[in-house]
Amino acid sequence: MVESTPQHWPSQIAKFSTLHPRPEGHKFVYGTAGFRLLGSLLDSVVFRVGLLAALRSRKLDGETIGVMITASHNPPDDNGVKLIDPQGEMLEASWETYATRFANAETDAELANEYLAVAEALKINLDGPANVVFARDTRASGPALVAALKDGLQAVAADYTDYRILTTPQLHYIVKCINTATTATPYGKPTEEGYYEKLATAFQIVTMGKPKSPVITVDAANGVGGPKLKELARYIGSDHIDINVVKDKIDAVEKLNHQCGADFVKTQQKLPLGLEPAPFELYASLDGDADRIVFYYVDEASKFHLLDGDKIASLVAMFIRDLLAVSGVDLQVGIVQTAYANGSSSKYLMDILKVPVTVTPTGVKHLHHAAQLFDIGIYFEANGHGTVLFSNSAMKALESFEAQNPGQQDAVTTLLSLAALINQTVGDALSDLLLVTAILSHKVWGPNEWNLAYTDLPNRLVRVVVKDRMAFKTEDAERRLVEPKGLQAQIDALVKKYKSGRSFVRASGTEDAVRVYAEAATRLEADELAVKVSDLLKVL
Ligand code: 16G
Ligand code: MG
Repeated sequence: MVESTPQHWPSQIAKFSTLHPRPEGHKFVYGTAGFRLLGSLLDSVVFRVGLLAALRSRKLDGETIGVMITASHNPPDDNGVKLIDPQGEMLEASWETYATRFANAETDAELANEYLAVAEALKINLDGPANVVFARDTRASGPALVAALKDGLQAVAADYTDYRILTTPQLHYIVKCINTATTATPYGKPTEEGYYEKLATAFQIVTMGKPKSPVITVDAANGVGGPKLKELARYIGSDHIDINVVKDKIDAVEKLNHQCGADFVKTQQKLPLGLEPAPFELYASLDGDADRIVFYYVDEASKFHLLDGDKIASLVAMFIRDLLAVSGVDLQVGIVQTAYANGSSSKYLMDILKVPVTVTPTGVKHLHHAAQLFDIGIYFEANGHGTVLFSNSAMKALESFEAQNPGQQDAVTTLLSLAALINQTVGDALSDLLLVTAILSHKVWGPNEWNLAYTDLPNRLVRVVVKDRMAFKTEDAERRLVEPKGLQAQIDALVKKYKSGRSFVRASGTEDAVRVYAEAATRLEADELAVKVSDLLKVL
């Protein structure tokens, strides 16, 4: 029997918590991607996230909070959990601390006390309603973690809906739909079907009268994106789009992200295993929860060309800038990148397209918030996570614009449909796939024409295991090290020796290592610079 009145919850939390014992000696941290580690270690964490999600909802007068269980591009045995705020955004940063505190409470009683302490400190009315929705990806550890989550929600009498298996961006979409349902600007139908319908309709409008793009082959990383993309393509219809999904073995759980998927292709800078591409045809890879996408193709000499998040941002920026110019609507477009953006992309965006570029630290929440400062904010990480945000005032300006001629009207209609096509909550591989396809069909471009905008500087990313990654502190959007003292000066001295050289070091937010990024005018030099900077870390 579960008690629904707050005075019973401390004992109820403690009681349920005995079913989800905390593994000894483990320190959990809610990081850039929520909690993420071996699925077998996550049971207590997910139970406690259930408690926190309910508390967050009560703090926000019963607005619906999302909980996504996924470890994205990580190996199949990992899993993770993260919270989604009411507008479909990442959890507010100040709550990450509470998440970490809950996860690390030593005993069942301490956990119950933490719960009361946070509720009191934030003056949360525990008698109020709590609403939570959740979903998971295709990992084998998912169902058991969902059971733990439900226990957490039941312990504090939260109402919940299980959306079963979804991509991460689909759950973000649903959270926003639920919380905007009764407002003047409802985001959409809060169902998986509603998501497909919204994107399919928008895609059909954006591409109306344009030639259908040639087939795109999509590597779904053997993850949740595979079946969902097929479903989306069915809603759009084969008259409008031709998508060939490969690496779609979601039942072969050990194949998830294995030598395929967006992270593999981006970091290895090569094709997924076993893919034999036809020259100049477009290919794409999703990650394990379908919030990242990268594109690529091979030329007549079978040379591999990557079209990553920077290339997507550039294509989208060019397209939107041109539409705005045709429409005559006066809106400010801005780009947000991280230090990982290829130097050539930033130069192209600033010097050729003449759009302002902001650089933020790594992690979606940073980019997202910076993009919200523009009328139309385009943010992409080089790894393929990104989206385009249309501000409320931009939407009003577009909706109320009185076109003087059919050209202007067309441009405004396309811009408005883009706002519906592009997931406004978070980077979404499926939505981004449609966005890129639509732009290529407008331009009648293949991947080669798209790639011509600028040439990437050769670059190398190296993962270095160090004694204490927390010793690495950065400034200037992670582009410079403040600590360990003296290291930045050594990096600067090395970089100076290379033409178009650039390098930076930062601690990973998702694994116990630091990352070294280097780019330079030639492949050889980029590799050499990366090795030399990495060597500096080894002597620490
Ligand atoms: C997480 C971030 C991603 C970032 C990556 C960096 C979210 C939702 N995801 O996956 O944006 O690029 O971490 O990983 O914020 P790193 O800190 O290990 O380099
Ligand atoms: Mg992901």
